[in-house]
Amino acid sequence: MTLIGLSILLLLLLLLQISLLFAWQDYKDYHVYELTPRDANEQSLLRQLAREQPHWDFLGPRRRQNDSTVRVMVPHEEVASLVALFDGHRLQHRLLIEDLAPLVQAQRAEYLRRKQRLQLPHIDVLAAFYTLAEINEYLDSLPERYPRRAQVKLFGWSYERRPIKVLTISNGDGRRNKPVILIDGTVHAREWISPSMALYIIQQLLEHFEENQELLQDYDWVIVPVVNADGYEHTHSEARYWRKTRKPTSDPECVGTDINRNFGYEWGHDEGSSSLPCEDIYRGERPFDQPESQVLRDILLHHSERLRWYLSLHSFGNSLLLPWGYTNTLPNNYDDMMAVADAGAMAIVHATNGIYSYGSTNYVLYPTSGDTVDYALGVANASVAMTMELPAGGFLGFDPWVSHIEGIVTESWVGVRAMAVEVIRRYGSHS
Ligand code: 0X9
Ligand code: ZN
Repeated sequence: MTLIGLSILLLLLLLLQISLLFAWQDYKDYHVYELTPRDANEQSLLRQLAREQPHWDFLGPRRRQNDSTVRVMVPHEEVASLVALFDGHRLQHRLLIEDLAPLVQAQRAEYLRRKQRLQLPHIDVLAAFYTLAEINEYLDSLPERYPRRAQVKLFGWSYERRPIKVLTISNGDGRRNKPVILIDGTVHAREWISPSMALYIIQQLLEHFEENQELLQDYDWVIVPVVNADGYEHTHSEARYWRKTRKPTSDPECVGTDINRNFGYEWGHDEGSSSLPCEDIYRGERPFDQPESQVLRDILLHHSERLRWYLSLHSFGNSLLLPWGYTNTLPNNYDDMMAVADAGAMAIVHATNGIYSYGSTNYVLYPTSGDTVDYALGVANASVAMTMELPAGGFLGFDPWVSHIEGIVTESWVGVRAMAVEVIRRYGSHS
């Protein structure tokens, strides 16, 4: 190549890099405040404000306990009214971040830089976050690399027609219809450590097969790294802190439904979901009116005859959340599920001193209705159904730095592995 050709190429690469950074215009002058409600009154006041102010983003975990801290992210033009309202109610608050944009840009620059050495379809889970296209390319390469042990199936499409892929991992012994451990990630778009964790689990089971053979002896693992395909793409291209789907709602101002409030088991309770399209926990007009929820429902039902453990990966909160979300009564098999959660939490504490809380969602966190875990237990016949809220990282909890990935996923794998061993011990090898 001539010198001029080379310079033009370099210039183009530079322009591409700049345009990628500038495609990301959100969060300029967004402020983030932190509040710690002092009693139950302040707690419910905050909940009320979160309902009344859909443009203020109250970020989890909003727990039942009074002592938990809440962060709220607001655009610049809302700052004055937020401060006035908090002051008026004597809610103590402190400014944590004055302009979110450079922080988000710095994180984006970090992972784009790390990805430059990437040779698709190979990916290094610990070295970067990956887009949907990259994850799908990786998944599609697995059956060729592991013809006897990996199978990829397209289960359906998102609203914007992105593929939702499912990987089944077996030990290749040809035995059919083994009981199943089903794991999903990225029901919520901004929880980026969740697809990383799903990919890490895949690598443990495929690339580190020798060490993990016992987990595949009598069980197949079914893994869906990205459920909310459109939302996840949107967090890469437009808005890092997007949670919901991308299907328009009845309100022209507000897009998206929370997949984790859209499932058709005890759907629609006002405690635990919202009928307002602008809210982050908007449940949709009807159960399963989101294509992505339909796809995940179909995946669950397809395996329901042999579904021993359904694990939904979320962030953040260091917790293992069991059904029910919709009521404070406990399911019949609660003690069994608690024993599995206990095995996970104990393994983690021994390995890293990491502390997990565990128990019924309704007690440990807050009421939820229409979520995937309640559906898995209530309809899809799962023996154990669980949400794993992975550890927080970064500025708002959902945005760990690339350098945090390794610590989080290796610790969490210790827990997932120990829980799988416990599930297999309890529920045996027959489906
Ligand atoms: O609220 C949610 O959807 C989940 N928390 S998050 O911060 N990732 O949004 C928790 C759902 C837990 N529900 C059940 N385990 N039933
Ligand atoms: Zn979530």
